[in-house]
Amino acid sequence: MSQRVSLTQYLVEQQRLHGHIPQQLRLLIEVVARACKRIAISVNKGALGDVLGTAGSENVQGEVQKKLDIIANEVLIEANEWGGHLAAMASEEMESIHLVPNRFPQGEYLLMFDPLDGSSNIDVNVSIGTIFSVLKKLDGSKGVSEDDFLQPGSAQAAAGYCVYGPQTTLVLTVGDGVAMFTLDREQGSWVLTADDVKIPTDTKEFAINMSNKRHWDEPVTRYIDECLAGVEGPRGKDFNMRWIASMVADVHRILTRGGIFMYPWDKREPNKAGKLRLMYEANPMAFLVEQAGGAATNARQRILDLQPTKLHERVSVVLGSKNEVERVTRYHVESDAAK
Ligand code: AHM
Ligand code: MG
Repeated sequence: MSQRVSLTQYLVEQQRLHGHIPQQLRLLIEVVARACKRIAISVNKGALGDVLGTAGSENVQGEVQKKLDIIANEVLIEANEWGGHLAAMASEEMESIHLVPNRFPQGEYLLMFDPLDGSSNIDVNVSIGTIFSVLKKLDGSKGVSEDDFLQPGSAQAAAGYCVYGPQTTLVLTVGDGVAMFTLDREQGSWVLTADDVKIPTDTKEFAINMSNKRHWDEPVTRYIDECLAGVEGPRGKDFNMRWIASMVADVHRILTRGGIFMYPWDKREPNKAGKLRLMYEANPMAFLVEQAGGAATNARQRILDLQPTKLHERVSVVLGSKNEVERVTRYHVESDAAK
């Protein structure tokens, strides 16, 4: 790219040309991006910054918290609460919503985040990230409660993630395609490095945790077995497999070169719809993937159409290259119909 475009320039341009980013939303995205820069600094320090290891606490999901989970959560809250853009925040790491204190101006947006996604990769120096989703408070509702957050993913005003890997990259949608910004550490600025990102419709690469194979539902087994059968099998082509165990890193690869990502329901915990969280992981990623021409379902329905019933709701996730996601979804629908 010959002329460097910063995140601010990109957002101002979107606001000016397309008029669909209100000023408050633009400023909110900039604050989130600034918080991600601070998290990136902590991530990079690693052992030198005493940020590795567990914090000795559990989050609302009963998962052991890493020090960086807590640091990233605090950075996002501190950065966002005084800006005047938000009414409240919700985080994968906090049991209930965080209201913007009365001493700060109140805004009309709601921010949700998974402060540090891929926690199991923190200590082993593998890519991790921050995922965020922005909703607008419904008109007319007084005060803020958890119910204000329970809007389907299709209502998101913006969504994105920041991946802390060999490069620190911010990936964003405001509902008009997907743009990627790389952090220029010397300048301290986000530089537009890919615009109008598109996921190829077909792929030969799948991402799933194969160690759960014995727990899968029959349509998942059918799909993966067909991929594994390769050129001699019904698909007539060889597939490659990747599993980073950081959703941000797996989705980043899919936005870059295509592929399918699956974290389906399985028999380990049959009463849970899946491992991943609808509000902090599935919705923002589904918004990005659809904006890049891909598809995202819970194996039966479009993720963005799902009506959330609680903040920490879990969901089955199938997303990425459109034809593959449609195939997996069809296998489930056919299997249900045959029952
Ligand atoms: P986290 O938000 O606690 O890090 O958990 C979510 C992560 C995803 O990033 C990733 O796709 C998945 O959990 C990996 O799970 P598993 O270790 O079961 O393969
Ligand atoms: Mg996560």
